[in-house]
Amino acid sequence: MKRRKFIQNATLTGAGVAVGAHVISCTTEKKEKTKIAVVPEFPKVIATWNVPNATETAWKVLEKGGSSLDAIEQGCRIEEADERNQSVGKGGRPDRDGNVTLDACIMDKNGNYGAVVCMQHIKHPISVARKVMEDTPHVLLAGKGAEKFAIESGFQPEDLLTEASRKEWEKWRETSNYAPVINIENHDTIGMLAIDKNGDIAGGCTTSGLAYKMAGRVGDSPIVGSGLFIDNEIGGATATGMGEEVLKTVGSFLIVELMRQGRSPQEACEEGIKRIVSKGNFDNFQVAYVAMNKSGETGSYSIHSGFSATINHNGINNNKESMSFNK
Ligand code: SD4
Repeated sequence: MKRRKFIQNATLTGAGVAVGAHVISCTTEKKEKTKIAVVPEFPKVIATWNVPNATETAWKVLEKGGSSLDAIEQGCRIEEADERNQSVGKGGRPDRDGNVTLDACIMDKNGNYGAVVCMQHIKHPISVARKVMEDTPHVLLAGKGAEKFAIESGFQPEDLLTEASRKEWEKWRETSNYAPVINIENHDTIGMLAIDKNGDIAGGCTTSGLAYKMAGRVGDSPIVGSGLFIDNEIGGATATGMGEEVLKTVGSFLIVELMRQGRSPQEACEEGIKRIVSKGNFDNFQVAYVAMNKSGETGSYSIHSGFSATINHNGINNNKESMSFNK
């Protein structure tokens, strides 16, 4: 009885029958296709780094039956508003000219995508990215155009350079030595994936990019397929770390495609990292991925130790260090 109910539930939630990343079919002796049930693990949210407030906020949206898209936007906004997080939103470290320029993107269950790159003065790029996705005929707005669109859409311009980040930048200018630091701190770029009660997946990624980057530099985070990719048939992936390396391997798209071919989220993240390290010198930079499949299974992996992902399932935050290539 219990078993029948369990299978029924699995089917009703739309998780169907999953082993690893895939709904599989078994052929019986009569050559009929039979489905095997695995407990769906959703709703659930996973984010890069130790961001319990962000994942808890996203979870609260999911728990009430809200969409994964709303959960992503609300969750990302927490870090964007947190001035102590110097890699995202207000308080982010500036480029080498002292300007805080923000990148963000969002993807929904239908594969719609919106992004802003190199945008100044607006502290919630994730929400502007969503507006680009929903209210414009385009998918990506850059620089002054993105800022103009944001202001016209009702966002308030403000100075994003905080005292703490300005002081650090002034200190940096004494040497002007550009050398991004691995795992620069606990809080970092936030890449977030969520699966809601309907089993629909959305994702977002928001960052101030690498500290003291050249003016105009854009990394992986707002670029579809690199910093983030969602295919609601399969799952999603998002990245943090040295954007140049993620861009060159189109990391998040790669991971989703690997899941499509049958890899678990964990295996797919590991392969994504291997593509980068197989190219040679990876001593001086970090890259990390997190991924989620249609049954809510998650994975995470990084080049170097020190990266952690935060998962919220059933309202409980769990932050633990991910496995890494270079232990
Ligand atoms: C970038 N991937 O702009 C971002 C930065 C980042 O941890 O994730 N830092 O390249």
